[in-house]
Amino acid sequence: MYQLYGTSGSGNCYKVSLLLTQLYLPFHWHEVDILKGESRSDLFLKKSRAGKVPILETPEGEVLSESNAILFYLAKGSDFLPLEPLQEARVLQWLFWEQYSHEPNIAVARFHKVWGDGDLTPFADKVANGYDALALMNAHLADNLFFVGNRYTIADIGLYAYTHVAHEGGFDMKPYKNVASWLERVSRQPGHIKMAAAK
Ligand SMILES: N[C@@H](CCC(=O)N[C@@H](CS)C(=O)NCC(=O)O)C(=O)O
Repeated sequence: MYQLYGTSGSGNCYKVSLLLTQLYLPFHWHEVDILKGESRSDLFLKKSRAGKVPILETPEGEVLSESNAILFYLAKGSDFLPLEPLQEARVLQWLFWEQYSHEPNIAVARFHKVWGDGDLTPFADKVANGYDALALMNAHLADNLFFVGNRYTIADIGLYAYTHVAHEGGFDMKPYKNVASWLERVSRQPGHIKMAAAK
């Protein structure tokens, strides 16, 4: 069985549990309290030197980190990843974009809003870049039902993880109507699960 080490409330961890569930792959969730430094314990660092969740341990005992690399690994050969090379590369294009231009802004603003003192003044650049990311997604979704090939792929899973909770980071989602419709479409996919609330 797959072993998933993750933190409830983390979008990076949620995206992996969502895909495992939609692939009907049984897994065991190991809760890691990152606020107590559990991802930096000797035991955890032995599994992954980066000291970050999520990590996935395969039934063969191999360990994989980086949420979007895990999505890619699990989705290979399934309906969640196109076979055609250009389409596959477009999925990667969105997943890399998520980690560089979306998550570091929206997830970080949300972290400081929810788990910090709530004052985002020192994070104005994160907020501005987060709005830029939402605007770009909204523009793409004006002509597309999903991010790649008009079908649900791991590009959608990767982007859904922190977009659907962006409001918790103080982002006003009202102007992003196409994003709202896409969030709704993603939440209606077979086997969809909600993100577990932070413990
Ligand atoms: N690029 C990584 C980011 C992983 C990451 O930043 N994880 C956070 C939780 S969302 C974490 O483990 N933080 C605890 C720490 O850095 O000690 C991924 O996509 O998996």
